[in-house]
Amino acid sequence: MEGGGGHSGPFPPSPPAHPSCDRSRAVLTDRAGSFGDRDPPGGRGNYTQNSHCEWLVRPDPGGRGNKSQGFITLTFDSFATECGYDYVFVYDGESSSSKLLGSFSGADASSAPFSVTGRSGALSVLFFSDTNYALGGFSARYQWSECPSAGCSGRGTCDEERGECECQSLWGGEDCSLEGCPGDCGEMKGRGR
Ligand SMILES: [Ca+2]
Repeated sequence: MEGGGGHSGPFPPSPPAHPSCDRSRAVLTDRAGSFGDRDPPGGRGNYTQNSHCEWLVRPDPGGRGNKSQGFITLTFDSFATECGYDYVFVYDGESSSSKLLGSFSGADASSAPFSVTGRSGALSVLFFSDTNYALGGFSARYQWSECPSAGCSGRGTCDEERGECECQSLWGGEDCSLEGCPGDCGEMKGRGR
């Protein structure tokens, strides 16, 4: 702001470093995308203190209008927030009154990447930070699918009509992530089931 006069000292005010997380609410409608506490996601520096940002992920690949369906997998590629004070909440739906899929806080480098999957066809992601101490924040990407896992965990194919994975032999579970015969059917434990 010209002539605002709010700054003292010899240094000019810095430009806003994190335009994507300034009391903002973004709606993402593509089949896949990415976002984070800054724009573009994954940039350097820390998030801003006293942040409150929201992202509504509601892909509409079939042009169905407001009818949400399908599965959305959200993967955090990096994550570092002040543990216990700065949080990311993920809800399976269009608002924070939907089912909470996870609340994340902390800075364990070994924890990323990690994923959550929603079943409602929409995800709401909220990020809050308090007024003290900031860390590197997060970058996340999402993928929409008719099936519980985009690509059915690489072990099956998605029947888009039914919205179900058809798993290769020896793999099961709704996303083909379960080995049907682990450890050669319990070689160590006797017979398999
Ligand atoms: Ca903080």
